Amino acid sequence: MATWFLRSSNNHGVIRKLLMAFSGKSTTTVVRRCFGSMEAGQKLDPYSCDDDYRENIDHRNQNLDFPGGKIPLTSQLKFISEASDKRLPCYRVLHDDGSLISNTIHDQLGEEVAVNMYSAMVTLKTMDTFLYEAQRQGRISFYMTTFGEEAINIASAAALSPHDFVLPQYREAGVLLWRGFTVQECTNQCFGNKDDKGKGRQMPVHYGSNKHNVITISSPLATQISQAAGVAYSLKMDKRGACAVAYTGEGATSEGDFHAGLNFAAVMEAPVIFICRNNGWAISTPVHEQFRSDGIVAKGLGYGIRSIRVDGNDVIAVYNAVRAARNMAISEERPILVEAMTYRVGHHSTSDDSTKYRPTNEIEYWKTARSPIAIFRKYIQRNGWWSDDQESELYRDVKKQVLEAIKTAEGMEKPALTELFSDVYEQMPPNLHEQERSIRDAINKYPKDYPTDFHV
Ligand SMILES: Cc1ncc(C[n+]2csc(CCOP(=O)(O)OP(=O)(O)O)c2C)c(N)n1
Ligand SMILES: [Mg+2]
Repeated sequence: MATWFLRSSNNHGVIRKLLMAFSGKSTTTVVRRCFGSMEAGQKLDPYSCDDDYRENIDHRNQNLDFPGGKIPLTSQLKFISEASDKRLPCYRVLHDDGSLISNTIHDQLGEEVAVNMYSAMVTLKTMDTFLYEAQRQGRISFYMTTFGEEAINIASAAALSPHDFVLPQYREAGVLLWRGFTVQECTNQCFGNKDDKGKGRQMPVHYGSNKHNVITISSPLATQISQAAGVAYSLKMDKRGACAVAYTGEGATSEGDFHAGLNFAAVMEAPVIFICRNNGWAISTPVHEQFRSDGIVAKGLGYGIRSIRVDGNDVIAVYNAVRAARNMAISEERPILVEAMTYRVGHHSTSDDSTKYRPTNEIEYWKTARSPIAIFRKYIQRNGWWSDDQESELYRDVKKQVLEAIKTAEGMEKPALTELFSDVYEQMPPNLHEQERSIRDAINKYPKDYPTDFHV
């Protein structure tokens, strides 16, 4: 596969290229050895180095045995460059017109899976469209769309096994849909009705499903990253033959949990895939105000984690990269970092107006020319797997499904008030009893301010 893996195997050529990319030159004082604790790292030859670098090493005492391994010495006072002239490349398979890039070797998806992936992307987009509108109409309190990131959602989910544990950030509803969590279940959660598995206690879009091995989303950013390292370690200890997958936005990588999680996973050799959706924005913060590295992929080397950058709007590229990442994570017991380059086409959430901080023509470009759904439609149509009639039928069916789900979810009663206080303590502590009493008093005093289907 024509991928750019930052190998910690014995492929010195790739490592050399990477180090050159970091330093900007071939002469470097970079210590090229991986952590001694990594099995793959131990295969590296600590003595090998670039020829021009060799000229500067101290021949009387070539290597010093520091804790962690032998390190070549140099008489050159030289710092590793903070940036390179060239950015790390991005793996892709499809041109934006849906044709295959000629020299790419990739696994054939097959008609059935390709059509299923396309249908799932359209379902996700349609669900987002109507639930977003439902929030605008005051029928639900909050919503977040995945517009522009449908390929990362669906293609990564399709590349995983249902036994892998998913720890999402919040813009990954498509992963749940792919696993069989229905539009109705998503809608019940957003309306917080009595069929919502979270019993109406979470904000909308904070999905989770025990049945589908998806850990419930938590609002504080990046908590899922270090948790995923722990989940993966436990899967490895139990020899489950599965991996953990943490999704994160590029903004969340500025949290300490990202760094702790990656380091922990590398050292513990935990089978976890960190999928970073680099969509350019963390609410109104653009990437150049978020970090000074070459995106997120460059950070993998710092932790001894094999990494790849992929075009997140190319379904096949995401699918191939995550599939390969999964194989390596499980068979070699190691974490893998995937940076999927994309763009957040929608507003951050219903609490945001992104036209206040970014040009509308930029949004329009990504919404149309680089739409992952449009690109993939062209691909399946080129293969003779999709027609205009099938397209109209799909949109008609999915719209009906979503509108019916909204009607059902809205008509359903809310969970009983007691559920607000259950499931945390085996025996409810006095302060929660007090809170329950006070909310009952408030509802009895101001009944008009509370929904009539709310069971006191
Ligand atoms: C610890 C923490 N800090 C700040 C926030 C507020 N917040 C919510 S989403 C968000 C932006 C995250 O951006 P990114 O990780 O790039 O994800 P994206 O929304 O682009 O998918 C911020 C700052 C939070 N929820 N948690
Ligand atoms: Mg972002």
